[in-house]
Amino acid sequence: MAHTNASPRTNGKAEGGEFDAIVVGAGLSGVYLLHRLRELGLSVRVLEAGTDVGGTWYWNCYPGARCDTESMFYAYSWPTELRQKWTWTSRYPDQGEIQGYISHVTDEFDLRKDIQFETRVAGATFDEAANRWAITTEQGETFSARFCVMATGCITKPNLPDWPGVESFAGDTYHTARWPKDDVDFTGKRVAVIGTGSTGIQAIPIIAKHAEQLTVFQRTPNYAIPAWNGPLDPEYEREIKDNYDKYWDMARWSSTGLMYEIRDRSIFDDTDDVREREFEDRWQQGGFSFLFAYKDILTDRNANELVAEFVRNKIRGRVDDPEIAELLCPNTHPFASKRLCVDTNYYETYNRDNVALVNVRGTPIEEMTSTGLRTSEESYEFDAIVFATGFDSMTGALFNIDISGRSGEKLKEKWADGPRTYLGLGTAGFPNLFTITGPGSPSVISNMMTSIEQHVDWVSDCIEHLVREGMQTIEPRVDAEDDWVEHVNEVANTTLFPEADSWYTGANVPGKPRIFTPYVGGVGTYRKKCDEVAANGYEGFVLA
Ligand code: N01
Repeated sequence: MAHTNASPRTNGKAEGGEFDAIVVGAGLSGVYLLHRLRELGLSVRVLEAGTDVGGTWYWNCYPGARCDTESMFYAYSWPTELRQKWTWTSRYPDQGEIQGYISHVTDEFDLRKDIQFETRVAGATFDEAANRWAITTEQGETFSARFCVMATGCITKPNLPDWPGVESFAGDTYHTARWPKDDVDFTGKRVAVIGTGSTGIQAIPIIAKHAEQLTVFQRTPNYAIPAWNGPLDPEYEREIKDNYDKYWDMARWSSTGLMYEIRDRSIFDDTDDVREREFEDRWQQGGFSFLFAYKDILTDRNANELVAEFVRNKIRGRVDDPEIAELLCPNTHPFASKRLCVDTNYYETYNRDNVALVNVRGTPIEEMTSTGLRTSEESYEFDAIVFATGFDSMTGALFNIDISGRSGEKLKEKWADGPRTYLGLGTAGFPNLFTITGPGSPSVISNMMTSIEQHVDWVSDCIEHLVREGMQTIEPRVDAEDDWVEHVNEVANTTLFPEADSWYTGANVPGKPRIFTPYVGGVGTYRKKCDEVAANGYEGFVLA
């Protein structure tokens, strides 16, 4: 793994200080934001809990971690020389390679000196008299800044089941989003993996190769399309690099932030034969290309079912034991209404002698014991348990910080019934607080790279505008925020996304309000709206 040595904290002791801007998080967003804000001549400090840059990619270094967006689409567009120089090794980059890329950019632009590692932000309070944010850390520092940008990521806070007996288990436990940096050796061990989302589906085939016995606990089977990963085709790479601006522009104005578009064709316009050939073609292309085959896959239940059954039949063809195959066939939610998974040998892994599948949908895991796990039906013994149980996404990282706005209003209280933002960029009553890829923006439903760049550019331009115009604060108007929240819900309700109990809706975390938070109106449409808002003097915001 290409893992750059971390810079130490800036001075090793609690210090804090005054800055124009504090950025929380040194992932892909925080790194680019630092570059942009420094270019504006602002003093900036990035506060990062980890020991290195990378954010989501820093923490999620579990076996098999790999991006499900193709490498040529998963890079910044801004260092023009670098995008020509940088060469990805495979069609889908693995965690180590992405981590290496982010580190490289950080070093190339000498950004590390303004990033303070091993610093976890605990609170952010707006001081109305001074129009400044006071940002406190778990290490005891206090920073003061005019602007506070939460580049805290969408899938940051691990979701851990609250079963009794967690402490009593004598073996090793791991959450995939907190994987140790040192190698974990499962050789000769009886290992359990809980969870079959994108993470579990990537980790299970790798762990199966090393463990003596692997038992997978599945609550909901998922749809996975093969990645057909392999070395990056040099001709394809050349084509993209020679026409980078053209492709990147396509991505910016597309519906998903990728460099191709959903076909403007209904699934019902084709005969069964033609449709089957189209599905087969997409299957052979692999990955998300499947989603682009017909425009009604995610809006029409009957259209969706045709794809779903095609994928189920593929699963049946990949798994030897028909009973196991049926257990792996998703039937509780529409195709791709949970994040579509991209796999390498996932289903074939269940053909191995050392792999077992336990369906816990009707018979949930009830407790951890000193030797393993107990479901409502049976007890199991393990040497190690891996939690691939996902995240308290979208709001989890923000709620980990005690954020108070005007009149001491707490963000957590304001959002108790679900997040409320204007464009996913900010929330009324919290001046000069920006969120990158926040709830109500395309974020996780799009290519994150495209959406991150768009948000960072918008926020940087906005800050530049405020400074140039001598404005002290900006915050959304309540009516603009209300309208946006309503619009986000309206658009979501024209799709099948809200039907699934997914992390997109918060349904994966007990007690969380069930609301589909990403904006699915399209990356290009959203960009146009943000551009218009800025061009119209930040319409919908109050500038003071
Ligand atoms: O998390 P998930 P993830 N008992 O929430 C199960 C991105 N990502 O880490 O479906 C039993 O999808 C849960 O079951 P259920 C990507 O956006 C990207 O896998 O709730 N099981 C589910 O099976 C992705 O969508 C990449 O019934 C329990 C699993 O745990 C997002 O991260 C790679 C349980 C969690 O699945 C999150 O993926 C990896 C319980 N009590 C991830 N609690 C790439 O770019 C939870 N589960 C490749």
